[in-house]
Amino acid sequence: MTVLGTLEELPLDYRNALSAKELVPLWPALRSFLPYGKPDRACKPMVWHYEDIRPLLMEAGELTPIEKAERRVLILANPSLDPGTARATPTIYLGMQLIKPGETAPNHRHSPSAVRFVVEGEGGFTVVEGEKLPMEKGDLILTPAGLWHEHGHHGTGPVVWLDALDLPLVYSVEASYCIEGKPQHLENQADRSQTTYRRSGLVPYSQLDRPAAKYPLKRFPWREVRAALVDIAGHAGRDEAIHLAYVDPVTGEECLPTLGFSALALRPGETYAPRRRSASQVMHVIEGAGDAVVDGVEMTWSDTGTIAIPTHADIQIRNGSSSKMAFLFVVDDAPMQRKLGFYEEF
Ligand code: 1HN
Repeated sequence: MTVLGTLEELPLDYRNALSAKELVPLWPALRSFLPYGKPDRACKPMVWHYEDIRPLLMEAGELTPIEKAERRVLILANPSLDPGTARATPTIYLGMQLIKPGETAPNHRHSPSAVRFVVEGEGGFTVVEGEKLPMEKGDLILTPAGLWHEHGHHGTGPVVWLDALDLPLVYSVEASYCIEGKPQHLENQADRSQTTYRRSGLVPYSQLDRPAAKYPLKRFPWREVRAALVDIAGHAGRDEAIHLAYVDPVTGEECLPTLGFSALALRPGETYAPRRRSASQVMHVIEGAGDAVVDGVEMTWSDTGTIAIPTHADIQIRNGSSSKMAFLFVVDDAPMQRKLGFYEEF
């Protein structure tokens, strides 16, 4: 192990000469940039309980009209990361968004990519590039970088969803911005991507000769994801994780370039203890309750709560029910890490 020279060892004159020319010696800081074996992580594990968020979000609905908010959102800001930077993990932004009956969140597009994961309520919808996507509880809706999107609500009662964005990543490279637009002209075929790519293994015949547009599937209905997880659980071995990735149905690859999405089912009493990996992630509880230990931090979780998990974390998540399955929605930054060539599992 190399013993590195410190700043204090350097003559004051030399340090001042460096500062005067905006130069910094690497060696005193090298180990903090490159710690041995495992990164130093500011991000700490964290759980948000929906019963804490919900009343405050509803109060925001009374305090702030949609016209003054554009997006009525409470950010899930992990206190271990600077709250001003709006991060649940180093790369993942999370917010809980409320839309009330009759409201619209106006059309815009931006350089960060976003997804919506519906938490409660009926009658909400998102329009993406003219395609009107219904939002039912547990549905995953993609609004990738650069695509026009706006939200509306023609039901009764509040509609709430979890927004997950790669905003911290895009913002940190100083590339985050948005453009406002007029309301979109609706296509006459609502939810077209979902009907076109209704089943995995089936694509429109014409696509064999013509490449599909980017982001062919924009809504993943929870009803179908849940049924698939339950089917697999009926066959899988006891030590096999029930874990499905949301992918682009044409390429089979992750559906967004930066963030990855997956759904995890825990059988009654099951403990999920995956290998340590380099990705940071968040887990949002769709159904069920239990407890978890993340990097030694003990926590409990229940319906529509959300857990932030640092990179390289040791994870154990236990379904507390002895009779019911639990379901979790997972967001991670593994797609970005794979592309940059440093994704690892240990
Ligand atoms: C955004 O576009 C939405 O479209 C929600 O609903 C939250 C947070 C930061 C930047 C853009 C939306 C957002 C956002």
